This record gives sequence, structure tokens and C-alpha cells, in this order.
Amino acid sequence: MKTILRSLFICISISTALFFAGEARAQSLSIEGILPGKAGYTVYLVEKGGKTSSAVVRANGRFSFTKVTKTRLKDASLQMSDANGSYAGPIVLGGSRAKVSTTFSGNLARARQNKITLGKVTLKSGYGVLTKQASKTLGVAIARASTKAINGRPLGAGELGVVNTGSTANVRSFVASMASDGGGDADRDGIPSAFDADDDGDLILDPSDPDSAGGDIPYTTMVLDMRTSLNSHVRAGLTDSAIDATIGGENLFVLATFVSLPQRQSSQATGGYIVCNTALPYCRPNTPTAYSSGVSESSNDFRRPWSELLTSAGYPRMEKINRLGAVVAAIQPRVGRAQFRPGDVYEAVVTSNTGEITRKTFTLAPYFVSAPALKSYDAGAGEVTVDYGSISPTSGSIPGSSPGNPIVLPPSGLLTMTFWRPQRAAIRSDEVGYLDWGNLNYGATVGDIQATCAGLFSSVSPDLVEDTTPFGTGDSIFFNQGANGSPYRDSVGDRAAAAGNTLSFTLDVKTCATRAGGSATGTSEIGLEARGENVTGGQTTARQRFYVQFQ
Ligand SMILES: [Ca+2]
Ligand SMILES: [Ca+2]
Ligand SMILES: [Ca+2]
Ligand SMILES: [Ca+2]
Repeated sequence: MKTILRSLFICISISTALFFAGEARAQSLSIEGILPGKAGYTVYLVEKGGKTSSAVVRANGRFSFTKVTKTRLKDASLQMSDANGSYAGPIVLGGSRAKVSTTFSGNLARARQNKITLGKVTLKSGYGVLTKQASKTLGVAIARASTKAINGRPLGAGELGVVNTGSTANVRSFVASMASDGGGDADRDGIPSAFDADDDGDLILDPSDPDSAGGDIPYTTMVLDMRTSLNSHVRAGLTDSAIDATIGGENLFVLATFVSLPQRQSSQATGGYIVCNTALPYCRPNTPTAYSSGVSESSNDFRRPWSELLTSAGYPRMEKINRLGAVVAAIQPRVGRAQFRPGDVYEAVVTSNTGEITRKTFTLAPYFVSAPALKSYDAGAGEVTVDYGSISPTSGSIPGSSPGNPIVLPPSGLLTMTFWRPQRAAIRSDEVGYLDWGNLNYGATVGDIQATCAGLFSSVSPDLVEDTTPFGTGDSIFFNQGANGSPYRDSVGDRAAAAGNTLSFTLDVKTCATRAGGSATGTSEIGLEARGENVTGGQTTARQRFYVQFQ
């Protein structure tokens, strides 16, 4: 493994060296276009590797990019966000009906040329299209039409890219390797991977898709207890006010955006910042509402209101994490869901002491609006339904809701948990309301023990498929040696939330509490968890905490 990694780094350094040598001689181009009546929109030039430049549409509808090279143009696309900061889709450059082109070939119409004139872009629902499409008048050649479309509309337009593009198991790993280039469009739905919530077209959302593991996919974490529990089937369900109190609450919900860097950039990088439309309050310049809560590796400097962490130009800052070779912004948005929407576009700019190193664009992926919630439990004396109706975020007490009122475990230490899946909001045009998020990994943790309870579960629901290799290096139970704390994968995909759809397992809490050297006495916290796949820096996670007492 080490040898492979080392040769990979060598390849990267050589290709970077060649790239820079070529760049020095390359001609500098400008790109101009018009989005009539769409002042305040932003157009992004997205390179295949994911690097982006942005241009805000001016009052006269014009936008322009300068100092663009031929090399950068090859396989690059143009993407838009609207005046509210929401993704508005790709600009179709050519083609028609079932196949369109959304990328430049990189070849210029004439050898000595310094300007590309796109002309007018006609805005449609979920995409734009160039009025003129001949390479002669544009000044640049467009790539062969290979984006799947219906009547000229890219398949992923208006759907955040969550469309079935017929990806099958044997092409998935190939597609996944392509998807790691954020500007590439592996599933050919017209939405580059960095903007696509399902970049391999199998309808499994990226945060929970093993094929997307390892990528720079922003992830969210939500930690609730019984009193603050939020789920379609708890109390009044997913009301706007209940969701807003959680998403916008204090220390309940975090969005983490990591940009991982190749070694050469990582050694130069000192930090970064986020560029958002002023219509997005949580990340806007000068007065972002978000609180920077940091990740476990963060310095205390980054645990404060984001508005206290601004660059001299007023942009909220990102932190360099040396151990991960990445820069990160981990924030509590402190706004409700109406102002925190899947499809929000933001740029992450990585900087060194001397200036900008690279810039990548992200869209906010679909996120959990709720956490798993215990419906009932059996601690040896029969099934007990959790009475959420008699507690609220600020009052009441039931067994499990606090260390002072724990669920008392039997001497065996066995606890059976029956629970509901977490939900997400509808994102596709054919979805309504809230959906149970499918294909997630489930498990439970005991106290603050940094070890998996894998191997100690029994009576597991048939929907849950066991990870056959949940232990880490040398059969280790410890997380820092690669053990999996969520060793069961849900075999059911996303579907409308229904109270009858539950999962369950029995955990030997006592043995798990002691297997890492701890003791099974007094009270302990149980973390019932739903997790996505490992992405840069962490995993999408939703957890419900409750308390048990050993005897
Ligand atoms: Ca897609
Ligand atoms: Ca795509
Ligand atoms: Ca997928
Ligand atoms: Ca997949």
C-alpha cells in the first residue's frame, strides 16, 4: 500500500511540473457572455479537476472570465447559481434532443485568439442554453455531445442530479474513480460531480453511497437526546418550527466542508475562506450567522462565531488541518431550513501566505432533518414504548432522558432497541414531504468508549445487513485502528416515511462497556447512530443519546 501511495505522489508531482511549464507559455483568454435580465446570478467556470472561477452577472446581464488558458478549458463546463445563491444548473453549449454538450473541447476556433464570445444564454428551468452554438462564432470548440438529455434538457437539470442514469454494478467502481474529479460528470446527467447529489446515477445519495466514499463531500452531524428528539414519528413530527429549532439550534447540527489537497498544495496551504452569495445568511461575507464549531482536530481559535473569523475582505475563514492535509469549515448554520437549502452554492478558496492556491465550488447536499429515534425498548421486563408526548426539549423526564432517570438494564446487560430511521426533505421533483433516508449504516456506542460494539448485537432486523469485517487492523475493536462503530447497513433505499417502518437490534451493553477496559457500573450514555460513508474528514451522522443504568 505504501509503495502505491508513494508512486501516486510522484505521478502527481511530475504532472504538476509539466502543467506549470505549459501554463507559462499558454495564451491568456477572456470569456464573455450575457444572461439577459439576470443580474446577481453567478456563473462558474468549472474545470474537470474541480477547480472553479466565478463571475457575477452585472446589471447589464454581462459576465466575463479573464486569464483563462486552453488547458483549463479542456472538459470545463459553465454552471450557474441564482440571485438567492441556489444552484440554477449547467449551461448547455450545443447538441439537441437526447444528447447535448456541456463542456468545451479546449480547442480554439483560430490559433491566435484572445477572446471567446458566448453571446446570449437563454435561461430554462434548471439549465441555460447558448443561443448560438457554432464554434466559429463562439471562438471555441465544444466537446462531442455526450450528456444525456430529454428534448435538449440535461437529465439531471432541476433534480440536483438525483436521476437514474442506468449505472450498474460493474461500471460503478470506474464511475466512482471518475467522480473524484469534482468537475467531471461521471453519470453524464449534465451536473458535474461537485454539484451532483448522486454522482454515479444509482439514486443512492452520495453521503450514503460506498462508491462515493473518500471524496470531498460536505457532511452533516446531528446529535439529539430524548427530549430534543426529532423524527417524522415523534410528537408532532417534522414541523418547520421543530426542524428550524434543530438545524438552527445551538450545538445540535454541524455542516463540515473539507477540501483535501494534493501533497504539493497541502504543504503551501495555510488556510482558506468561503465565498457565498449575500442571500445565504449563514455564510455571507461580513455578517455570517453561523457559529464555527470546528472538528476534533481544530484549534480553539476556530471555536467562536464565524463573524469573528473573517479575512480582511470580510469572508469567513476555513482552517488548515495539517494531519489531514486539508482545509475545513465546520459550522452550525444558526438559520432555519428555509435559509439552508440543498442546492445552496458556495466556493471554498484555499490560500497560502502569498495568495490563492485553488478554489472549489460545492452545493449543499441533501442533509438529515431528523435523527434515529427509539420507538420502544426491552430491558428484560417486556417492551416499553418511549413516551415522547410527556417530554419536551425543555421539560419532563422519562426513563432514558437524563443520567438521573436512566433505563435500568437487566443483570445480563441486554437491551433491545426498536427505532425509526432519520429523514430528509424531498429534493427530486417527484418527491413530496419527508423521506426515510435509506442505505445508511447503523450501530450503537456505549459511553465515550472509542471501540465498536460489533459482534455483540443479536436479533437484528432482516433489513440490516451485517458488515462481515467490522474490526480494524489486527482485528482491533478500536475506532482509531479502523473498527466500524456502525456495523449494519440498511438494505432499503429512500422511501416515504411511515411509522410502521422500524429497525431493531439487541445489544449486549455490558460486554461492550467492558471490552475496551471500561467498567459496567453506574450510568452510561448510549448513542444510537445512523451514518453515511467515510468521506474526507468524517461521515454524515445522526445520533440519538439516551441513558442506561447497569446493575
Ligand atoms: Ca447524477
Ligand atoms: Ca453528474
Ligand atoms: Ca450514488
Ligand atoms: Ca453507487
